[in-house]
Amino acid sequence: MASEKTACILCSRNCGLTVTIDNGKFIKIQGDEQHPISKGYLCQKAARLEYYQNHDDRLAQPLKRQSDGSFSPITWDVALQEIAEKLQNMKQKHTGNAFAFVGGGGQGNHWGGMYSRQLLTAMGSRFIYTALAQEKTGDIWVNGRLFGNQLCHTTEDIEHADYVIFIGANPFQAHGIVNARDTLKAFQKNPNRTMVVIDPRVSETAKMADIHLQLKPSTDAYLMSAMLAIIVREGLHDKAFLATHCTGFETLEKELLDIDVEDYAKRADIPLELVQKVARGFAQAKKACIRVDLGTQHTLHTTLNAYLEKLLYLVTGHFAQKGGNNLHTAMIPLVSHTDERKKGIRTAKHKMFPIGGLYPPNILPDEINHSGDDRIQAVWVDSANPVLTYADSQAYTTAFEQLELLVVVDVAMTETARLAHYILPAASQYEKVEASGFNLEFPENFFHMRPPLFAPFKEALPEPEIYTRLLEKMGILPDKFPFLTKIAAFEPKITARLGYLAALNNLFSRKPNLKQYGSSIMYRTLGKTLPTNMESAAPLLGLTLLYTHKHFEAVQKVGYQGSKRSLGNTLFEAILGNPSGVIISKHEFEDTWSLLKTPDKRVHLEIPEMLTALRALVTENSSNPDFPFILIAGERRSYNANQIYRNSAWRKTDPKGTMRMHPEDAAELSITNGANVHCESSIGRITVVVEIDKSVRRKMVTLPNGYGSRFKNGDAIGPQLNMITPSDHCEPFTKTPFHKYVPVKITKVVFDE
Ligand SMILES: Nc1nc2c(c(=O)[nH]1)N[C@H]1C(S)=C(S)[C@@H](COP(=O)(O)OP(=O)(O)OC[C@H]3O[C@@H](n4cnc5c(=O)[nH]c(N)nc54)[C@H](O)[C@@H]3O)O[C@H]1N2
Ligand SMILES: Nc1nc2c(c(=O)[nH]1)N[C@H]1C(S)=C(S)[C@@H](COP(=O)(O)OP(=O)(O)OC[C@H]3O[C@@H](n4cnc5c(=O)[nH]c(N)nc54)[C@H](O)[C@@H]3O)O[C@H]1N2
Ligand code: SF4
Ligand SMILES: [Mo]
Repeated sequence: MASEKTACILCSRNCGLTVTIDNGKFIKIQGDEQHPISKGYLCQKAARLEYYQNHDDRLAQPLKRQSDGSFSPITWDVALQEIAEKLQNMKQKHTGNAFAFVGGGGQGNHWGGMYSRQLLTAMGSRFIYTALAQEKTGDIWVNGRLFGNQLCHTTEDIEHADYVIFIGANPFQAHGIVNARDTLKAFQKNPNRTMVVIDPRVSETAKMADIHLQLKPSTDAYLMSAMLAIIVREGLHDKAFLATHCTGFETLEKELLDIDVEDYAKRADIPLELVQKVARGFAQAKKACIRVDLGTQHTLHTTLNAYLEKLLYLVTGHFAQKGGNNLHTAMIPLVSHTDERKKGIRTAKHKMFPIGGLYPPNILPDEINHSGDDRIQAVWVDSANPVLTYADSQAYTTAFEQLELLVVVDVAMTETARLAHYILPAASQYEKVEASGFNLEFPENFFHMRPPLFAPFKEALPEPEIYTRLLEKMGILPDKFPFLTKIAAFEPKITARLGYLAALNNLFSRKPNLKQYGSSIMYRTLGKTLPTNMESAAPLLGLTLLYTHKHFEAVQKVGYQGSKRSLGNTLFEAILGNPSGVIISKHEFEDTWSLLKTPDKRVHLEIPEMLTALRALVTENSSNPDFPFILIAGERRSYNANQIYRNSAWRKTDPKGTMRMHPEDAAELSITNGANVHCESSIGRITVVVEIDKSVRRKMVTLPNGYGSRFKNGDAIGPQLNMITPSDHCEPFTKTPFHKYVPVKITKVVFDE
């Protein structure tokens, strides 16, 4: 038995864990008090991680599809050789843009992305489709316009706020904020702090709130714009802040003054006095911030919602302050900046542009089915299960069946893997070096790199090894760099590292094409000087170097010593030497302004496209009499965690993933608690079990996210949500699915089917 440090991989918090392991198994799982952010905090889901680590769907060796549809084991060498040849042929025949990369990291595995992104470069393709581009690209796009770059991402200092508004977020279940339940309890206990929740359901978070605005689904844009209108009408905006730090307020103000506040409050179905109370309370609070999540993103007006939410804290000056919303730093850049006006970046069929460098999953089946030669013909899936998790499972299945090549890299035999030509078994997140890129903290940020706890399962390999070998087989990378390897091994280490980096730079300036493959090159060379289980951590040195260059003073403030040249290495060593994670920088709140990327260092409040969208709200009407219920397709509950667990036995409650329905709606349809009903959308229907529950509004039903997997190729357990979510039911601009607004009808199952 051994006690080790690691992290939970089930949500973006990646809480630190202290685990007891024995013989390839987790024996005990506790919170790690040494983790600089979670400090011992945990939720109930982490205790079940053994269900991720060991189960009957784990992939043991590479598999190749045979002509009869069955899979046969093959060696890594043959698999990678065959795939490399097919990729090279495809690139020659159709250009790299026939290739799309899907996924690239889940909730806890971001380190593989440092390596997998090299494949896209090797293919000369720009198409990366990820889950982020079905939830966060509206937010990312607005950030680009307001703050000057799509990499500027905002965070919220809820712990220090005295007024917080949660809009479409249920942190009690979904977490997403620092030690969610403790943070919420601290708010609830303190009479001087106010918690507001805007949610159509009496969520677990709403139950703890001082004020709950139980709005009609998808009316947030009305509610938020009414709040903004009240703020400017009553002169509650922060004039000094706006004058010093923003541009475009005058234009915005005119638009806001035009809003019919009474009408908009009515559309959201919230009493006007309550809207006024929250608008005034928020504007007048000393330290206030807003947290949003899928409730404003998977809904109508995705991008406008992001704009309005940010305006609320900007217009009131709750930005770049303790307890406010802030920008933050990042160790691993998860997105990039893309300007949609740039030429040559659009997809063949939908003419869709990337946001933050990412393309939206909702259009991928069409880009594959497209009749032109420029269609997508090969797809590489890593750390994702699109057949279950992206909108319209049937469209995904049909499209993937058309592909010339589908490769899936996963730890488990998934619904998507079953369609693949090649399945490559990845080591689990506890069998390799891992790191979370979701270190979104400010003013103190942290980084946690976790050493492996177990040897890879049977023939599984960590992604760094998979991608590096593939690039070698493709002839993109030589398999040896003798000079770099030699220089990396010099002693003392610090001299070697500096010499190594100089040599690496030298190599890149002589052969600029190799620069894009820096991760694999560092792995194969510098990696050899690291402890054997940490070799793939090597590219971290490149990241710490960049980070310390950008944030030199803030890194020094933590106590790390070093010059501009050497501090990167100090931080690298500190991260590798602390399996619980470390604080990497300490900023001041006003440093937010230096993270801003607009040339004039001001926030650009006027976004013409958004002002047009704001005006368009007036005439909108979205009800559909054929489908009288609105389904919230994907609620976060106590026992769901995306598709990370496959064996449904991990769930202690809600084994079937019930559909919540208001008692009066159930009575009207003579539906009893526990009954089976059909939930039918415009593209299909699923059978679900009803749970009569007062927490939902009338004419609104909810189903949980993360069910419906077919463990051991058996029957689906719980709702396969995306059988009924149409891919064109999405925001036209970003193509973000309206999962929180799926019109459905509910009918009783008349006979057993
Ligand atoms: N337990 C658990 N936790 C998870 C996950 C999981 O699967 N299970 N998944 C993780 C992931 S990937 C993500 S992205 C996050 C998501 O985290 P959240 O977005 O916080 O979770 P959801 O339950 O999807 O939605 C939040 C709330 O939005 C409300 N809502 C629905 N429609 C509307 C609307 O029109 N307006 C408003 N204002 N609210 C609305 C819902 O009632 C719900 O309470 O959770 C993460 N954490
Ligand atoms: N209808 C509806 N659909 C939704 C949602 C919703 O609310 N409603 N939520 C959406 C959201 S917000 C998200 S983020 C997505 C999430 O959906 P996906 O992006 O598909 O991610 P996960 O469900 O986390 O699936 C992760 C996959 O990674 C595999 N995996 C785990 N560890 C490793 C590893 O170390 N290496 C590799 N290579 N693979 C690994 C798992 O076995 C699993 O197959 O789902 C989306 N789908
Ligand atoms: S699921 Fe999220 S909040 Fe819960 S223990 Fe894991 S990382 Fe922490
Ligand atoms: Mo997500």
